[in-house]
Amino acid sequence: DPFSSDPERHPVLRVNCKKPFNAEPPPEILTESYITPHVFFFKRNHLPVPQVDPASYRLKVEGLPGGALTLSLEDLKTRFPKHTITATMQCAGNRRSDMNKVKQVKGLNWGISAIGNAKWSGARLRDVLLALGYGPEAAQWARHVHFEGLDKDETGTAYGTSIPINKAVSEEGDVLLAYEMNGEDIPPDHGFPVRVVVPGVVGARNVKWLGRILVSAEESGSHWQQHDYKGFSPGTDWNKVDPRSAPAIQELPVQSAITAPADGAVIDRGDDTLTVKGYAWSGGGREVVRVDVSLDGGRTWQVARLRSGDDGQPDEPSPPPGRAWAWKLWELTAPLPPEAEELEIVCKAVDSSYNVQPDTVPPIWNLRGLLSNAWHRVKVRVAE
Ligand code: MTE
Ligand code: MO
Repeated sequence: DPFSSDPERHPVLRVNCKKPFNAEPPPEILTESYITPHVFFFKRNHLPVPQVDPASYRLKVEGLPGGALTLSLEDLKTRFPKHTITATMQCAGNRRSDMNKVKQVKGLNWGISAIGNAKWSGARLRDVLLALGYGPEAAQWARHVHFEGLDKDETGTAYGTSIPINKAVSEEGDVLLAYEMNGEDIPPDHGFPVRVVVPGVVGARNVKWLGRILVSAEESGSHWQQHDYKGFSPGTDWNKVDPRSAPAIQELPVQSAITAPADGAVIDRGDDTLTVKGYAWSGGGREVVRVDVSLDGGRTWQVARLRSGDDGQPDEPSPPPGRAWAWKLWELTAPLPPEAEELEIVCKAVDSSYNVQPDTVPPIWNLRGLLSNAWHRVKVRVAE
């Protein structure tokens, strides 16, 4: 069994698939802390978790003028400044279950918790590429940076993807070769000893157990870059889908969801007020500037309070424009509407480009169930 050496996982996780291991935390746990503890951070593995010995670990870097180079973990930690960012990571399939309710799609049936927020520390990819010879000459032809994991399928093919060169070398891109998550060694499920963190970009490009980096004129030819993680029209079905017709997903669109109360919860009529909680985030470093909440299915709206720190603690300092990599947690306490027997609670976020979420799923439905970011709705009952 290639999965026999997979790590232990927290029993509270909701498992979507055991082998490979894919799981998410219960929604209400997700917004209990601004920084997601690694045990509750969603796990999305395509293959068995590779066991990597940190002492013999080598990262290959290829495609630069100096030819192929290798870096040890020690090199990464000592030769380059340590940089820390707080960044939210979201799987392209987060909230896929909402698409399944409209019409069956292919993929793991994620709820709303295939997302997490962590503090990542490591060497900047930019610093490593520059130190190894990236410069004006390479900039003439280089367009993409490929990443390959040490996890391999039965045919020996490693998980791999790529990102555009601009994101990789920009001073504002904050792409990390991370060796710490929340101040500790990256746990095995999240890429020990080194993973790429590409803030603002879909989870799929944040390659774990990083084994190889390649600077290239071409995009990665991998299955995950060319055939998966792309968006299509609601009218496209499996008979006529042409993967070449769509670009690979990189920056994600604006997203928000309600983590409490849970769908189907029963609220006590005797409570004067109702508290609604959730998260909101947007890709590309766009900051969430507002979250609107409705208790009546979208007829009337109230503005939620946003925070970027733990409840009762000071917020993290505001990020520079275009570098808002971390989510906002939000909360609204409002009078319980009198006489209502059922409430349809809805949330929607607005980002710094004034992008908004679509109100319903059908216009964004797609056969893989990706980019599911319609207004999130939960129904609760009010009882005596
Ligand atoms: N990297 C490798 N090497 N193998 C993988 O299966 N899954 C990707 C990405 N990086 C994956 C990977 C996907 S689709 C996502 S959403 C994120 O890792 C999930 O990261 P996490 O498990 O740390 O939450
Ligand atoms: Mo993903």
